[in-house]
Amino acid sequence: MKVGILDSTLREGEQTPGVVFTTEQRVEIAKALSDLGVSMIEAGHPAVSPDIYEGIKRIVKLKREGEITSEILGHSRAVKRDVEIASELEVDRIAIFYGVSDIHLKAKTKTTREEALNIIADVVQYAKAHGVKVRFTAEDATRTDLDYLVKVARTARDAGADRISIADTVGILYPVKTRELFSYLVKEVPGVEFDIHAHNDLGMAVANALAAVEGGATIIHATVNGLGERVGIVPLQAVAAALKYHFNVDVVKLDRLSSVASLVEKYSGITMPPNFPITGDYAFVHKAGVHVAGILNDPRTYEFMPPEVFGRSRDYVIDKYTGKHAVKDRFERLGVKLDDRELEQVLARIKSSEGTRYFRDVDLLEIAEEVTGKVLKPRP
Ligand code: HCA
Ligand code: CU
Repeated sequence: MKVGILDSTLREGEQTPGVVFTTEQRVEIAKALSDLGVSMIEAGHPAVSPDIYEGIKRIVKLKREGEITSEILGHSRAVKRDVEIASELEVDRIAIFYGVSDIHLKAKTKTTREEALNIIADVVQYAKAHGVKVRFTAEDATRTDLDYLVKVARTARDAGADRISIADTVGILYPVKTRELFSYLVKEVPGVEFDIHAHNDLGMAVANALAAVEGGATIIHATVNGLGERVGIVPLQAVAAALKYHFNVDVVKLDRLSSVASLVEKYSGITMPPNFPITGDYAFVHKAGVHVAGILNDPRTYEFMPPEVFGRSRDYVIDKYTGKHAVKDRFERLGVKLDDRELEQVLARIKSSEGTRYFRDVDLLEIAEEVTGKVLKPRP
């Protein structure tokens, strides 16, 4: 299966409310993404601000020096000035977007469908004349009349774009529809490759990305931690894990996802919830007695893949949901030997402490000392 990741943490991700990366941070994140192994890095929209311009310039320099290997993209509106700014930076590819749904044509650009086709052809040709590869983004593609969308894609292709991004700008797709859409476009518009840019407004971005790939898309847009406008787009860590599980493809070095997620968490200031897929604190932490007994016996019972694949380790917490297996295992790890009756008593104490969220090792030792009447010294 041919599929790669375009990481847009530095472009879409920086469109998260409250997120701004400094030039230094932009460069460091780009380097980390390249080391992670993403195929493409959308490094920013250089016409937006001088620091984004400067950051992209430094990223392109690192690319020239061989420090970064991913393809570097600059985002651009369908205006010549943006194209000039991006091409001056000598990015590998310019990504030009234009809203093609009737909603966008009427409310934003105030152009007719016909005029829009001319603008798209014109700007794509203009960029090509600067000797740079072009991706055209059909913004709001998923709310666009399908026949017109095909026209848009053919127009962009004929003007020189070799990739088309189909943007689910407001995140309304669902998987079956997504696969149909991409299969259709691949058939109707030969000679280009397609990207899926899926927003997560309905929580289906990862599923839609996989469905798009089944339909023939070859690049998935993602951001670290799922950052982006509103609720963001496809989270890189989840989609990379899903592609590994279902299709056995490694789109990135999976064991480095956690460190990149932490880096972006730190620089974006967006704190990740513990229940976030793959890199969240609880992604491989178990709780209920039945679950812990299961994983102690064979981790595959409650893990879709071993945490080690993602450079992580498994754990479990102890509270009223705990069963005997967990308590026994925990005391064994602490180097404390309790007989069956003592374990039962400890467990009974745990279950009867209403409202206690966690029993730490020190709490457990204290209970065990009370139950056994002995002073228990854990192994150092
Ligand atoms: C934007 C719009 C965009 C573009 C996607 C793309 C969208 O914020 O500029 O270039 O593939 O969601 O439509 O992010
Ligand atoms: Cu977007």
